[in-house]
Amino acid sequence: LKKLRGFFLSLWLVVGTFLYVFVYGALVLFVGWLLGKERGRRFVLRQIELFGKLTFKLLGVKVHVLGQRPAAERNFLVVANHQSILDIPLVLGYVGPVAFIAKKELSKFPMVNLFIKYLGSEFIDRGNVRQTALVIRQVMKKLAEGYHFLIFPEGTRSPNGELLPFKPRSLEIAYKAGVPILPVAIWGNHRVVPKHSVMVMDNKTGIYIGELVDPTQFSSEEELRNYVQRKIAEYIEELKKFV
Ligand code: DD9
Repeated sequence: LKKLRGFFLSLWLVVGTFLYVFVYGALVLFVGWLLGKERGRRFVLRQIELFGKLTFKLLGVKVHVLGQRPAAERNFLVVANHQSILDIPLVLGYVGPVAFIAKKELSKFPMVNLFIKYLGSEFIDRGNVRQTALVIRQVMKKLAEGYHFLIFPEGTRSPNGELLPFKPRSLEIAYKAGVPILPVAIWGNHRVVPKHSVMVMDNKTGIYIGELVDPTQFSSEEELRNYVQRKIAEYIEELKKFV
């Protein structure tokens, strides 16, 4: 019975996402355009946030939230562990609209690419060192302009959810830009939609929104990275008590 439920939820995930993103998404962008620059932007970002929360509601997944999101006007870089394709909707819904570094393949996805760009995200061609350097420069520029960015320093989704070591230099952007880091832990998404799957297999997940970390208090990127990694590991252990 559990498998059957998972199958129908997965079908719903595919059909529902299509309708939501293409039909409702087009309407949202149109209304945003009608509302004008400032009001339109606020409206579209609010809809993206709602999309994040609705993803879980519509899949029947209960989200356990620990911690609180910082005031929106504060500029920060969200650093989170990575488990599933659901991590971005979870962060968009419960931390707020953030830009992220997306694989270049996503730039070809109609409509989704418009929302990704709307958030201020950058597309990356992973094997291309020159383009990667340009993207990093762009991210630093946007952070200085006040955008919120999300990065996954493990570099890949963890198959069993357990925290993987952060890639060396993965927090260099925050360290160099001096932008506060918001450590965020995710636990449960790896069971809801595991790596390499679109099947919905579980109905509970959790997110821990930590305290802002000031990178200027650390004497190297490595020291900062180890600290943030330790914090996220602690938050994951907290979440495990509830999820
Ligand atoms: C109102 C539809 C919002 C769709 C947001 C897609 C965001 C993809 C990261």
